[in-house]
Amino acid sequence: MKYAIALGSNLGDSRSILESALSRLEGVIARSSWYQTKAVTLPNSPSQPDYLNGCAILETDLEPLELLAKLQHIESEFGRIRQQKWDARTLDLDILLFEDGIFQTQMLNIPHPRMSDRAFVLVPLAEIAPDWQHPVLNRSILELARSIDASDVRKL
Ligand code: PH2
Ligand code: MG
Ligand code: MG
Repeated sequence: MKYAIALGSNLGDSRSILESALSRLEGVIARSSWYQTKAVTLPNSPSQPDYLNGCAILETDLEPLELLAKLQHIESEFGRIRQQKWDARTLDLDILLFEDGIFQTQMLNIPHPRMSDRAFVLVPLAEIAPDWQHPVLNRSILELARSIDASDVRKL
C-alpha cells in the first residue's frame, strides 16, 4: 500500500531529527526537499520557532492503524511529548494519503483533514506526488498546491 506522509519539527536539531526519522521508516520510495516554514499556530497563542517540513511516499504492507502506531512510536523515540494541540514539537509524523482511499475512524482520518489548506504540506508533497488525486476534493496535489498562498514556505 502506498502512503504519503508529512514530517515536521520546530524544536531541537530539526534537520538531523527529520533525517533520522526518515531513515527509521521502511519502504520510503520518494522524499521531498526540506522546507523552512512559518509556524501555523492557534489564534492568540505565543509565537513559535519556524518549522522544517517535508513529505515522503512509503510503500508498505502496514494497515493505516499499524502505520499510525509505528509513526507514533518513532515520534516518542525522538522525545515528542504530547502537550497542547499544535505545540512546538521535536517531531511530527502525519499520514496524509493512503492509495486513493478514505479512512475515517476516531483515531485517524485519511486524507488528513487539514492538508488541503496547509502550504507546508502541499508544497513539499507536490514535489514528489504532483498527480496524486485528493480522494475527497478530486483535485491533484499540484492543483491544490497552486491554489494556496505559499509565501511562508521556503525551499532549503
Ligand atoms: N504542524 C502543526 C501546526 N503548525 N506549522 C508549520 N509550519 N508546520 C507544521 O508542520 C505544523 C504547523 C500541527 O501538526
Ligand atoms: Mg501535524
Ligand atoms: Mg501529528
